[in-house]
Amino acid sequence: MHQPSTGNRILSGVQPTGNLHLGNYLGAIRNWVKLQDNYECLYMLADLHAITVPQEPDALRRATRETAAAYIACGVNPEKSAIFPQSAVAAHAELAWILSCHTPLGWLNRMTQFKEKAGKHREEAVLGLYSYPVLMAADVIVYKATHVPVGEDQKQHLELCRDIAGAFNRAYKTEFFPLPEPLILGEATRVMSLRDGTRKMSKSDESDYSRINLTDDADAIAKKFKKATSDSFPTIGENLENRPEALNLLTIYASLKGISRQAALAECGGMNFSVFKQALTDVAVAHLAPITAKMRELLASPDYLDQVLAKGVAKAQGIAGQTMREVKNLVGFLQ
Ligand code: AQP
Repeated sequence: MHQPSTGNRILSGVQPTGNLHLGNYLGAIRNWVKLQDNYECLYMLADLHAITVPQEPDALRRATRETAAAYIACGVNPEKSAIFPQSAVAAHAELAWILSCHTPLGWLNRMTQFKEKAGKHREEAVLGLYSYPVLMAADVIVYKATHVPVGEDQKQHLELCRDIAGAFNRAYKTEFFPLPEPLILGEATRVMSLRDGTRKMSKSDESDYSRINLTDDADAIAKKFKKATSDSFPTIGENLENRPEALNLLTIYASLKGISRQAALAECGGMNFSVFKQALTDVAVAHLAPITAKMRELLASPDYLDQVLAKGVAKAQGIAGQTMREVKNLVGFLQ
């Protein structure tokens, strides 16, 4: 485990755009839980990012509450960490504008996520989807976060965040913003789709069979692993470099059990696909059932969730407000 010195701060978040899945859990949230012991942690519900693609307002509200419940059910402790909707802290959007005035278009043009998401319809893609990484930079540095735990898919955006923080510092001849470090932790830094081992597991994939949701019950988990794309190799463990689906399932197994991929290979390498899928299902159900139950319990206590979020917003606003006063002073705005 990464050992920080005191004074280090974490910011991370997930978009409330649907059910959280195993990729969000193993690539991000599970790591957040461990980091709470050594860092001051702020975990946002990234609703401003969510609206870079169309959202139905009631569904967004519901998903935001569900995502908060999921954070807590996965082990984020609201007594230790701030949990809050990003949109409740106006400083995110305010700083994003200032940073956008220090970000060359060429830097944004290199972002692969925009290219993937906009696809062939680039001209119709909205400005927010394009400038998403500038908002992400603001999310992080408005808290002067030193570390950002993310899955591998966000690495490029984090590098851009460092570049933007550096550009601001240079423009005002200051070292005001620390350059945040990505924390890409664990075995499952990029969990892949169950239907296609070359694409990442994602909330926005049309097929629900591509992912295991944190709300899936034992039957759904069993069905999804059973239907997960397989191949005809006799065992799960051979020739893994050329078998993305087998490698993905083995990585999920290792990560859920908290063991290395090597250890998982030693344990399960000789099994055929169907025997291994049953073992994987058993591990996943045992791991996820308590999380799903806790989520259900939390969602039945809306007052408690509201209190948690209000406390998180107050803490986040306090830190971000102080940063914004100093930023405005550096930039030359009258206050
Ligand atoms: N497949 C994944 N493997 C490991 N980590 C992942 N993360 C997301 N997918 C994986 C990490 O989860 C955090 C939140 O990311 P997000 O809200 O962008 O999640 P998403 O599920 O990818 O959401 P969408 O709406 O479906 O977005 P797109 O379309 O971009 O995939 C981040 O730390 C991320 O690294």
